Amino acid sequence: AFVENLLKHPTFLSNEYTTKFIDTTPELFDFAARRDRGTKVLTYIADITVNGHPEVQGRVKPREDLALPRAPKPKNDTIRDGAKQILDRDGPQAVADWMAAQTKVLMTDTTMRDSHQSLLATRMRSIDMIQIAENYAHDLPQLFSVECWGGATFDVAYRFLDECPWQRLRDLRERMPNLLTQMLLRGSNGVGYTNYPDNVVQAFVKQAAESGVDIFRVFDPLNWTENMRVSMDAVRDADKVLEAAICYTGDILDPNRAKYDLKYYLNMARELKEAGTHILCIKDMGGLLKPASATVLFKALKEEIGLPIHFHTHDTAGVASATILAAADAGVDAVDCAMDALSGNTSQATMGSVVEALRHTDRDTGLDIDAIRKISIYWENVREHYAAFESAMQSPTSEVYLHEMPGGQFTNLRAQARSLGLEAKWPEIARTYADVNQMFGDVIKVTPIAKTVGDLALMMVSQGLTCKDVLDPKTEVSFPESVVTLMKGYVGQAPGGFPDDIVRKVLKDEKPITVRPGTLLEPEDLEARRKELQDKFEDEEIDNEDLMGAMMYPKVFDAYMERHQVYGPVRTLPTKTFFYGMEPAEEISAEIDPGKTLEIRLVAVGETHEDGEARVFFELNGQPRTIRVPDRR
Ligand code: BTN
Ligand code: 3PY
Ligand code: ZN
Repeated sequence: AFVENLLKHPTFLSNEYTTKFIDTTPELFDFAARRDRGTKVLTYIADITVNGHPEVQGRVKPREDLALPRAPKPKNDTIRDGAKQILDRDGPQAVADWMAAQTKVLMTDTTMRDSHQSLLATRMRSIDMIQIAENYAHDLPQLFSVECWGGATFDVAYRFLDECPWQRLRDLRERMPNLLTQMLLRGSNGVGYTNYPDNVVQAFVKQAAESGVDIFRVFDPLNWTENMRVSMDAVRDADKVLEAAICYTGDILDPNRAKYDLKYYLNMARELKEAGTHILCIKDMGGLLKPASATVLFKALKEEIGLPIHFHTHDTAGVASATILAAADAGVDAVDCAMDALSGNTSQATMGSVVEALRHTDRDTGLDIDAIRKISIYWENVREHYAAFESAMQSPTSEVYLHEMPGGQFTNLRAQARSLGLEAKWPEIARTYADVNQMFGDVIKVTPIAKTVGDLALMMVSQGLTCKDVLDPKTEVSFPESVVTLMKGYVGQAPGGFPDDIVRKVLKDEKPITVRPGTLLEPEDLEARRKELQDKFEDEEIDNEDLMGAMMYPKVFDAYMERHQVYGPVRTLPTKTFFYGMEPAEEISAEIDPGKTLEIRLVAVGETHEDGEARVFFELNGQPRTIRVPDRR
């Protein structure tokens, strides 16, 4: 009856059946929700097979003969205890003490978070991570941690991948019982782009800890310790490892960038220690820290702060491993690398190479290079399935020292410029980005401020404006919303405020706020919000995870739930099927529940009838099934 009702619906027949259609015709879920999960998944496959997935339309396709990713059998039969056992047995301070006592350089693998965020527009699906997680647990028990959550992965999971980020976390946690999981938390911005009320940030951290995050790397885009305290305290309250980060920018050896000198970093490090962090992170999201500066910075931090130090950087300029080796020499405790196949360029340095570079030194990581190679071969295959999301970047580039864009933004902004027809003007955009940075008073380019700088730079180049024009009181400028928000102080307070001329130009007579934005936000009535969601989605039980998803991204969460009710557990499909549907005679399996596997065979795609519906013929566990979907081609 559902399919009948759905397909006869006038909007459906008018070929305007989109996510939005589902959005505005809620009566459809009543039918959709009653269908079984197998039928829902078949409907998804039929739809994608007939109409294609909007996210890969017009993009490069993976090669035809590409095999599905399959994890190799782990080398070790058993799972040896790792750092996770220290946390569970003795608590977060014990992890920090253990860390500081190691001779070896500890290693964090970023493949499941930052590396695909930086290389593949964050599009990696959970199934590709979950399948290899056991290999990490069996064969790389010496890893310090696996960064696999937070940053941009949270909203991309809901928004583009039709999957629940919390489920990803629980699935990974379960398969790596000896390894610490790590997330990137944007302080008061949670995993979003704007400050949330304190009680939302607190509830989010509590839930993330319960669902499986062990180490919270917390940063603030203005390096404003004051705006980090709520989230830092919440991590400590949850008894998890707190790793407060200092975002690195400029160059401590450059006398012209005196704002970000060694003293600046040492001061902030002291503040973060005072605020109770277990570990200190130097977060170099642009990959700007150079080897000689690293020597100076890490020596000073080790001597003067007395906290274990974790170094995060990007290989955009191609020197990340040199900087990591300098940091290792200077006594850094842990470093971030990505598995070889997903390393380099805007991603992290190459793990296998760093491991080998340190081999037979007193800082040998102790990691099994053969295991790294085997796991990397798996990732190589996974990566090929995401060909549609590869950037055009062919090589490292020293241009990053000009614009200082973070790894996740660089390729993104370039693609955005291309889509606006501004590809040829890229050098001008890079230059303007640097100029906007100075006009803002030399800010830190990291989420969300990096985007703000990019928004204005793109606007200026497309309208032919210079900074002088922008600041000229006689020129009328319509600023991007993100610039207004920043100048109002809603992201937080820059040390000494933003420069007067730009603030006055953007805000006219309005005055910026001078307090922590969170103090102006009313606490969220979480139980009231839960009830609203429960009423809206009565067939699903709204738990704390869902509630937190909705708090971070209300619209994205609703749209996800609506699609989820129609299409079911599509996260269990192979990535090839998820983006490209199936070929006639192709067979796949999808484990939709533990132990419940669907064997799906596409028999044929039938004709599209006058009613605008295509018939798609399947066998589901050997039984013939016909699914009708609107043909929107
Ligand atoms: C998004 O744009 O939010 C993600 C794309 C997923 C939309 C799915 S794809 C198959 C089906 N057809 C649509 O028009 N929407 C859904
Ligand atoms: C994020 O906020 O997602 C980042 O990766 C910042 O570097
Ligand atoms: Zn990063």
